[in-house]
Amino acid sequence: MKRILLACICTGLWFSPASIKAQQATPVAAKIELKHGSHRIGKRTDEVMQKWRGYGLGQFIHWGLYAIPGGEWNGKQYNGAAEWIRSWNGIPKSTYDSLIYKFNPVNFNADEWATTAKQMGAKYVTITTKHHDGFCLWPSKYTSYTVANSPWKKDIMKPLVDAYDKAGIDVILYFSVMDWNHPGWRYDIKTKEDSVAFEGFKQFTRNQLIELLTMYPTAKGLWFDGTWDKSWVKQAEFADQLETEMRKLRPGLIIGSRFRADEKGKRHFDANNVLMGDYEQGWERKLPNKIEDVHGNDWDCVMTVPENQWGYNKAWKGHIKTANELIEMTAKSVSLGGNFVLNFGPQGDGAIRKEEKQLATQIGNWMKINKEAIYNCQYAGLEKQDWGYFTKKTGGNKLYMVVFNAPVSGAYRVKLPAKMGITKAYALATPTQSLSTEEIHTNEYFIHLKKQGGDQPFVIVLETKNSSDNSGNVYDKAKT
Ligand code: FHN
Repeated sequence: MKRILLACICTGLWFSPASIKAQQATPVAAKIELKHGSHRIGKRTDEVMQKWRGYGLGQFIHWGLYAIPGGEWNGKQYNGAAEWIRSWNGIPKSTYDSLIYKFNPVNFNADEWATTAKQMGAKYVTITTKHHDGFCLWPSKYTSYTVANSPWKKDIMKPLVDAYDKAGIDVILYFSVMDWNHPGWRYDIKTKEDSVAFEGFKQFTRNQLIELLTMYPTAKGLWFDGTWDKSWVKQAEFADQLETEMRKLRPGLIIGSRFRADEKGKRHFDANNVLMGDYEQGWERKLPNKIEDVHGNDWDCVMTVPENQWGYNKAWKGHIKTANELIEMTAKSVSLGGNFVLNFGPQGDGAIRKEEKQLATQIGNWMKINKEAIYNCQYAGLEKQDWGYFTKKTGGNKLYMVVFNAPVSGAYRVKLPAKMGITKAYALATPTQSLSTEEIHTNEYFIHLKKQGGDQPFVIVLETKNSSDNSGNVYDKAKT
C-alpha cells in the first residue's frame, strides 16, 4: 500500500474517502499482468452482499475436539490458544486425534446456541466446520475423522444451520484449509513425494468444500483460515479455479480475502494491491483506527473475549473484555464501515460457558435500545469524536452519535459538513424528549444532554437536513 501512497503523493493525486472505491478499481501504480489476481471490479452491490454489509454484529463459534481438554492436558495448562493444543510438544498427536472417541456433547442444543446469538443481536454466525486439527463437525464422506465416527455419531452442522436459519441469523461456514490430520497436508512442497501427497490433499479440499456447499445450501459464505503456509500459497491456479467453481455452484456466495494467493504469492491484496475476495479478513483481534485504514473495502473484525483464546479454555486468564468494551468495538467497526464478530468457544459437553452467555445478554440489552445505530449503518463521513463514534444509515437523514465518553459539561460538540443542519436531536432511549441544540459556529453545534445511561454507552440521534441557507448565523466568520 505504501507504494500506491507514494505514487499518489508524487503525482498530486489524493483521494477523499468517497473516492477510495475508485482507487481500488484503478490502482495508480503500473499494473502487473496477473492471471490469478483479484477479479473484482469495485464492491459487490448484489442483495446478499448488501445484507452482509448491514449485519453490524455477528457471532463466531470455535468448537471441536479441542474443547474437550479446554487448554489443559494431564493437569498442565497450555499457554497458547486452546484450539492449538494439538501442536503442543507435550501431546502425542495420535493421543490428541483419539479425542474423537470422547466427542459426546450431551449438552449440545443448537436452538440454545441460536437463541443466545439472537439475544445478543447477532445477524450472522461463522461456525468452524473444521479447524486446523482436521476434525469435521459434519459427516464428510472424504475422511473418517468426523462426528459420524465419534460416540455422538450425528451431524452437528445440520441442526446448527437449521437453528440459526430459523432464528433469522445468516450462517457462514468457517473452513481451515490447513489440516493436521490429513496425510497429504504439507507446510511446504519440497520433494516429488510432497507434491504427489499435496495433489491428493488439494482434491480432498475441493471435495470437502463442494460437499459443504451442497449439504448446507442456505449458508451465505465461506470464512477461510489456515491458508498462510507456502504449500497453499503456491496453488494460485488451483485455488482460483476452485473459487470460480464454488461461485458458479452457489451464485452470491461470499468469500473473504484469506482463501487464495495470486501467482506472486500475495495474500489478501494481490500484487496490484487490489483486494482478493469480497471483503478483507485481515482484522483479527484488532480494529482499524481511521477510515483510510480500510481503503474503501468491506471488512469484518473477529474478536476473542480473552486475549487470544478461540476454542474453550477452562482457565480464562488475563484481561477479559467487558460488554461495554465489546459494544464500543462494535460501534467503532460500524463507524468505519465494517462488521464486528464476537467469538464464543462452547465447552466440550456442548454448553455455552456462563461468562459468554452473560456477555451476550449484556450486549443484547444494549442492542435492544440502540440497534438502530448499528444495523444497516456505515461510515458517516465524519471522524471519531471525543465523545465516541458517528454512524449513519445508507441514504438516510439521521446521524447516530454512539457515546462512550460523556463530557462532564453535558455539551456534546458536533461539527457537521457544510450546509447540513439539525432539525431534531434526541436520545434513542427516550425518543420523545427532544434535546436542545445550540449552533456555536457555522455548522458546529452543542447538543445539550445532562447525564444519561449511568455507566452504559448510549446513542443520540440527529435528524438532519440539507440547507443552502446559512443566513441565520449571528456573526460572520472573521477574516484571518
Ligand atoms: O489459527 C487460527 C486461530 O486458531 C483462530 O481460528 C483464528 C480465528 O480468526 N484464525 C487463526 C489465526 O489467524
